[in-house]
Amino acid sequence: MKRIIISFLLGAYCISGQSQLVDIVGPAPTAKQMKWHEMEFYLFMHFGPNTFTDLEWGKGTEDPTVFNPTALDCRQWARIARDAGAKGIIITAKHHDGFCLWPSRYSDHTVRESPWKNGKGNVLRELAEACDDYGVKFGIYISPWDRNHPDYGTEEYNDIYVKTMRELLRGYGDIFELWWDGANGEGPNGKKQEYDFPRFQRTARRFADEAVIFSDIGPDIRWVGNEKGIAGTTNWNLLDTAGFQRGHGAPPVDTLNRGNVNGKSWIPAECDVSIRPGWFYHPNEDSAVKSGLDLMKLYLTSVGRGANLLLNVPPDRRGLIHPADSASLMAFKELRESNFRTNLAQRAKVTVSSSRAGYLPALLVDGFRFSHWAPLKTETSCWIEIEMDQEKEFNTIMLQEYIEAGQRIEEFTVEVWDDTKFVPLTSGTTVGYKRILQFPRQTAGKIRVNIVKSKASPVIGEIQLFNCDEF
Ligand code: FUL
Repeated sequence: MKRIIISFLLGAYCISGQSQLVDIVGPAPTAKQMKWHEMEFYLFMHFGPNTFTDLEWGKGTEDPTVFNPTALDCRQWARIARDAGAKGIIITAKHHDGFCLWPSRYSDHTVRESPWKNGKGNVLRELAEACDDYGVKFGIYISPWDRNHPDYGTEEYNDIYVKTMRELLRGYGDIFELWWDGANGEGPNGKKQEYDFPRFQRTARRFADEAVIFSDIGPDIRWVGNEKGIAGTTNWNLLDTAGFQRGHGAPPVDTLNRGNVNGKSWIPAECDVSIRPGWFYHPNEDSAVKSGLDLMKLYLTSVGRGANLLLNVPPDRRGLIHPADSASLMAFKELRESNFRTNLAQRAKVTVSSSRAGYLPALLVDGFRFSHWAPLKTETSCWIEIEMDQEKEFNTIMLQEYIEAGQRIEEFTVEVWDDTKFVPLTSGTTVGYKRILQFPRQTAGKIRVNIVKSKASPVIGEIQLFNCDEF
């Protein structure tokens, strides 16, 4: 019944004035970038010879027979991802050591040369199928740096990389994200490679146009500038890439961390971070797995700052996710659910400084980001008062812009009603897809959000209030 009512309301909403999109200001996300924003959290998996040799960067000279997981089960990986609320898995199809987790025609350093399943196995096939079965999206990391391939360091290698991409992008169903690592070291001949990224990009678009491409500078998703899971408190989805390159020629890390306020392209940040100290599995790190609480803190510094969280959970030597890692993932899921279960502002009374025709203030507290409100077009500052039916205890606010119309908010403050007047509670700069702020616990019935500065009149999808643990 609830579903029917929601569909009816959404239908009514779509045929109302809001079906005409608000004007777009500045660069805006493409449809596939929007789908990516909505994913928020997904897993990274580093797996390969390094898992067995205890290395982080294999040399490429490892004997492929070291790769021999005893109980590999990609269904376990996908099931754990799904149960943890992760929306996808990105696997290191090929890391810097050049070893391919599928029997590539363009390499002789692959699972085919390993004893696993008598050389007949294919990790990518198993994982793509498992992801499909569990409703988890599938993504691939293909390291351009290859310390094994004999052609590395010559123009032929660019052909090899293109063919390798084609093989992967055509053979395993839809790919949600293609991950290009910035590392570029020497190959087996001691030579470095001049990567033909324009050609690589054309290949990716041709064979997997549904995929967003990640690298230091996009084109679709950018590196956040650190491997700690921390986006800038100011985080623009915009970036200027002219004159910059991947790897050594990348923009300064603080630019990647914060983006450019007037950047020419929509290239949002992704926070890649590992649940363990290393990217690959090392038995001596079993006791150093981040706890559910640690992951919750990372969630607030990544997703809570408008970026996505790509959390690395490396399978172990059996080819399974270690119980310490899955326990943390489940604790993380439980913390997210219990803390964000009750939105205290849901269907509260909303009063605003002005509304654009057809944009109802109630849409700010209806539980949907997509339905949005905007003040008069001329107003680049405005206020929103949210009055609950009674005094409540709360310490966390969540704001979301309707970024389909561009990212606009530059500065906001939040105030709380102390029975006689509004007093300052917290403040922030950018909002973007999602901004979560914690503050000392309050007991009050009313708050006010002031949009102090905005590049154009703000378009806001949702404001929610919670009474969370302190993270
Ligand atoms: C880095 C790589 O060098 C690491 O090995 C790892 O894959 C990390 C995600 O990216 O650039």
